[in-house]
Amino acid sequence: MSAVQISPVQTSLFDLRSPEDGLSLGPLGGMITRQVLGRGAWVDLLPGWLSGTDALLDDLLSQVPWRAEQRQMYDRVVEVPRLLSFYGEDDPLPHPELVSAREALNAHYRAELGELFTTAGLCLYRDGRDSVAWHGDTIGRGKAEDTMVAIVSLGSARTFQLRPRGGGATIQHRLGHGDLLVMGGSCQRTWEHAIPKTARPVGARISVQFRPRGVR
Ligand SMILES: O=C(O)CCC(=O)C(=O)O
Repeated sequence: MSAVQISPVQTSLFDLRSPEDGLSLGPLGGMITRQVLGRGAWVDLLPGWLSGTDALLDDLLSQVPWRAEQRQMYDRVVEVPRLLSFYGEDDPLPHPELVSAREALNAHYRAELGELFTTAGLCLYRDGRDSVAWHGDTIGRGKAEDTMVAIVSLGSARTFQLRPRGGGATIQHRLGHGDLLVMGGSCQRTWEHAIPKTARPVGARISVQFRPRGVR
């Protein structure tokens, strides 16, 4: 599926660079704030890591082979409320700027992660009706091992929620255009995350999730 009907995108007020400036990745070292969640989990945050990203967003919206998925819910098959595209470790990424982002993440996190981010999962939230329900990325090694999932958010701002598995207070971060959020440590198996639906009028958001091999 490539012709995607979406709402207009409100990009970040911070994204005021001229198109000639192109995309830039800010430095990671010394700029990231780590929030320790407990139970061995943490999240790193860097608002506005990517700037000049309007062209990247437009390119991804129009060029990525977005596809709809269905899933079984009790006795019914329902549409997954977002569009998806997955790039395995041998697949070329759909945009050179994503290659640069992955390289920068690998340069910064490789020593701590002990391996490389290799795959990229892309989600397109067309408007506020699209969402992802509470889950951890536990298909694969995230079920039993500490790992990292690095998310670059593009387009309209959405709320990213985290809660401890089994109960506890929900915390949330508003992810805007160009923001970076990295979940690390035990986060995938001891915490859950979600993007809730919203009744507010929001445009399209793309989430790019970089993961190591064998983590889904
Ligand atoms: O949209 C996001 O930032 C999160 C996506 C996500 O949790 C997932 O696809 O597993």
